[in-house]
Amino acid sequence: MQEQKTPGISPADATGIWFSRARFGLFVHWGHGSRCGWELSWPLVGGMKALRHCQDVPAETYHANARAFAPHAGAARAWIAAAKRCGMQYTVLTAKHHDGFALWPTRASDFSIAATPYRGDLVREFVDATREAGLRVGLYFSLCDWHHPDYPPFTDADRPYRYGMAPRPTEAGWARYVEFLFAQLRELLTDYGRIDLLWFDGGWERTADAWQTRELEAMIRSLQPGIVINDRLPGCGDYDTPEQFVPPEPPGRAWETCLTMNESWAWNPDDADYKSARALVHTLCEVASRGGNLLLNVGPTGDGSLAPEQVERLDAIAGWMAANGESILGTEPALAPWQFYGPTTRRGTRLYLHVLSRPYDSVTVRGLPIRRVRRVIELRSGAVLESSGRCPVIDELFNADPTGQLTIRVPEPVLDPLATVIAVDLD
Ligand code: H79
Repeated sequence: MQEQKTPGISPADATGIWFSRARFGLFVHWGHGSRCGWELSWPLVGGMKALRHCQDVPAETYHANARAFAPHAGAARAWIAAAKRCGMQYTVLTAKHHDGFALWPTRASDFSIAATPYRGDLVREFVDATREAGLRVGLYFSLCDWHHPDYPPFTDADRPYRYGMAPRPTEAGWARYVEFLFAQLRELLTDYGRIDLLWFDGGWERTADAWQTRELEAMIRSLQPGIVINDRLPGCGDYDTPEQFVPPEPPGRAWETCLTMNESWAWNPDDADYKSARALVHTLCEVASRGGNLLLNVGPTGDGSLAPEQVERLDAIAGWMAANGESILGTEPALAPWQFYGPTTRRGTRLYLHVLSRPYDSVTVRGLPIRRVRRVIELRSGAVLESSGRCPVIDELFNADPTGQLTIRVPEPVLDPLATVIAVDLD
């Protein structure tokens, strides 16, 4: 591996600690089908119930579309710039999805960007742009491959797609496929400098033994000692990946919610079911308050540009983060649910309250050392908010450091249209 200088990242961080505090990242779902507004991979197996706007495209037609993929060079730069403005700390690109099409010119097969009019290396552009922005870089890689001759490929005769009913390989074919799988990962982990994260998917189609996940993980960690691996390499991995869902309780180890802006992963002009920027910010607050990360997805169009609906949301989030990002990035979960009606985070002695519903006059925080409250402000404006503490009279009289409740006045004008953050400084 070539020596790599990564701006903004200290070597002491190389253990994955960065991930447990990152809080916000950008997921990018992109493939040759993006030119047609197709969901990634699922159209070729006839769609999937959880993807309401997914098309149905015959397998041959789907794969043939690869030859027409001709994005603009350097498209990744704009996505990464937007990620940076949003305060995102890492990025993940679909280097290869279930459809088997590689966004880098893999030497292990001829089914890649090298066989298109583009001929460049979209993985390299992505990795380089991410690193130049000082962010951590991750690659999404699906273990399954609905195109590879030895997998073997999914054909229209195999429809409908059902769990456990994937076409079975021959023994010799499977041995070749596993070799191919190792070869592709070796390329990604050798040719692009430091890779901070691997985001596996598709593992459900075979067993951990069939994938040889132990051997695969050993190879990965020997090539990239600091790498973080998600939980979708069966039997391995460092963190949980609830998809399209925020768990009500933290799962007990590092975790990340991956979330689409609408109901599709790849660009789909017919899917107008977008969440509002406000809803996305609220989800970010909820995730941060439970110690997780939000991996927010964009689906660039075929030429690599982002659709206005997606840019609008990223811009709004960036605006909110510019003023309130300190309540999210690098924070820890703070209060128990009974203490405040909303998500909370903390950094040192500063507590952040995320006000996600409009208060009547005030909000209340319970179980605080009320005499140690030094200052309460609305974070965006810095406006000082009036507050008063209350505790049992007996403590008021005889306890020098009583625990009680703090009621904070929240006048209408300080409310942020997306989410109001109140910072409480304690001595
Ligand atoms: O890339 C996006 C999706 O295309 C991909 N993950 C995100 C990040 C994804 N692939 N599959 N899934 C999500 C969910 C798969 C669900 C099912 Fe099954 C596969 C339903 C039936 C087969 C796995 C096996 C879950 C239940 C049985």
